[in-house]
Amino acid sequence: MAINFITILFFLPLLAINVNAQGPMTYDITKYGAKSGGDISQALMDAWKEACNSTSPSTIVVPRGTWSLSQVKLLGPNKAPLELQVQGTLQANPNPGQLPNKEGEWITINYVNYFTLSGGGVFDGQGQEAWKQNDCHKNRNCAKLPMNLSFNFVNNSIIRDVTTKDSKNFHVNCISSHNVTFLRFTVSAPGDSPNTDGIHLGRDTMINIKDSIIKTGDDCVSIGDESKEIHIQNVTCGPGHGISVGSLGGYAEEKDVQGIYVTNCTFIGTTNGVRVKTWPSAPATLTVSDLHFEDLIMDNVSSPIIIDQEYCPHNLCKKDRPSSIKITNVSIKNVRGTTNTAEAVTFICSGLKPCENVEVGDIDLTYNGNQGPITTKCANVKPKFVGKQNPPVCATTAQSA
Ligand SMILES: *[C@@H]1O[C@H](CO)[C@@H](O)[C@H](O)[C@H]1NC(C)=O
Ligand SMILES: *[C@@H]1O[C@H](CO)[C@@H](O)[C@H](O)[C@H]1NC(C)=O
Ligand SMILES: *[C@@H]1O[C@H](CO)[C@@H](O)[C@H](O)[C@H]1NC(C)=O
Ligand SMILES: *[C@@H]1O[C@H](CO)[C@@H](O)[C@H](O)[C@H]1NC(C)=O
Ligand SMILES: *[C@@H]1O[C@H](CO)[C@@H](O)[C@H](O)[C@H]1NC(C)=O
Ligand SMILES: *[C@@H]1O[C@H](CO)[C@@H](O)[C@H](O)[C@H]1NC(C)=O
Ligand SMILES: *[C@@H]1O[C@H](CO)[C@@H](O)[C@H](O)[C@H]1NC(C)=O
Ligand SMILES: CC(=O)N[C@H]1CO[C@H](CO)[C@@H](O)[C@@H]1O
Repeated sequence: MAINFITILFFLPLLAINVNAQGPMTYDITKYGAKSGGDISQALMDAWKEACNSTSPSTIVVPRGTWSLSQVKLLGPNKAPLELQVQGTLQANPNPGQLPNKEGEWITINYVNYFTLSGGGVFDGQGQEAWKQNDCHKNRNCAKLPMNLSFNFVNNSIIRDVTTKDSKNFHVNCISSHNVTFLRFTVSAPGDSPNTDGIHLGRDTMINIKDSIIKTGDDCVSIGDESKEIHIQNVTCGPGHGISVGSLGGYAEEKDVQGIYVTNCTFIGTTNGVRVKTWPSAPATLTVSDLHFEDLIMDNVSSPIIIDQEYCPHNLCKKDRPSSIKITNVSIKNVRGTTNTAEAVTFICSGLKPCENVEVGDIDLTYNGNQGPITTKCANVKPKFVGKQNPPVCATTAQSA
């Protein structure tokens, strides 16, 4: 008996802890006043606030159905792992002028750790009206349209099984984040929608984009400065402008890009496959190193492989000085498929800082048009060749413009 009594005394405090500790918590936005037909922004923010305060793992649920959402800024910190399960469709106001805070994005998620976005739902930016007003591709002082989803200062997080569609501007902006995985992520917008980059990264480390499908009107993935350890694997891109590092060089304070791995990706009808673009006559002097583009399939792509250090669309820049950005330690291997322009591989490196340590091999590209033979164009680069090359890369040296 005495032993039992002591045993009970010993375990009592543990029992008390167990009773007080909450189990996994679920916060359904309909319990916070969300009604279909109304704007659910406030309900979502209220549920978010409580979930962030939870000391045990919690899940916020946006149930099936179509919900209007004018704008939300969802800020951490969260005290325990937090999941936002969007099962339904969230619709933005189609009019870009209707955003309550015109400076903000549509949905902003900042300062979270161990966050998961999931649920199979759709973020519908309803960008059709906004695109008609967008002239940013011709006018650098254009009115900025809201981006779709903005993840900033996000750590150890997963964004999976959701779709972002018809954003008015970039679909996803992910800045200053660490260890974030986009898995089975879908981006969907028409090939002619302006500035609708799929995922834009910048100042990030350890970002994975895996098993995803990106169809849009601008870059499928664009990688800005200070990005490190970016792995893009098994992504199908197209329509779109391909997977791009850059544009870099616009601002003097830009920092190095290091470790970009694009593997097992397919490009369908895109204007580019893999691309590096830096502005000429630009102030930045960063280094771009460790770019590995391997096991890629090109299906009717205009420029499958392109390094362009004289990037200057619509002549929005000066070309009087070469780029001061150094590109080094690049491998491009096992790239197969078709191109619809004769120039299949382009390396226009800087006359001031030639590309270094570029390795190219097992290229097998076929030109499906009739403007002469398939060619490559090279300036300020001396690649090292491994394996086969069809067409022969840098067989003739181009004149830098
Ligand atoms: C956060 O949770 C604690 C209990 O864990 C509670 O006392 C406090 O009121 C909550 N704060 C908010 C803002 O909900
Ligand atoms: C994310 O990680 C960075 C770098 O380790 C840290 O400074 C920051 O506080 C973290 N943010 C959150 C929300 O955990
Ligand atoms: C990265 O984040 C995932 C998801 O939260 C986590 O499981 C993993 O341990 C993190 N990796 C590192 C190196 O912190
Ligand atoms: C690649 O991604 C697609 C699309 O998400 C998926 O269906 C397929 O299973 C993935 N392949 C591998 C080998 O994981
Ligand atoms: C890439 O794809 C090939 C064949 O499609 C497959 O054998 C290989 O395991 C894949 N590699 C990765 C890292 O997904
Ligand atoms: C290939 O791309 C060109 C230019 O974008 C387009 O006109 C053509 O229809 C495409 N061909 C196929 C077979 O998709
Ligand atoms: C490029 O790779 C070489 C080794 O192959 C290494 O010594 C050098 O530090 C790398 N450069 C950069 C900028 O990463
Ligand atoms: C966050 C964001 O910018 N989303 C866009 C996504 O889609 C809708 C359309 O752009 C816009 O309102 C949102 O602005």
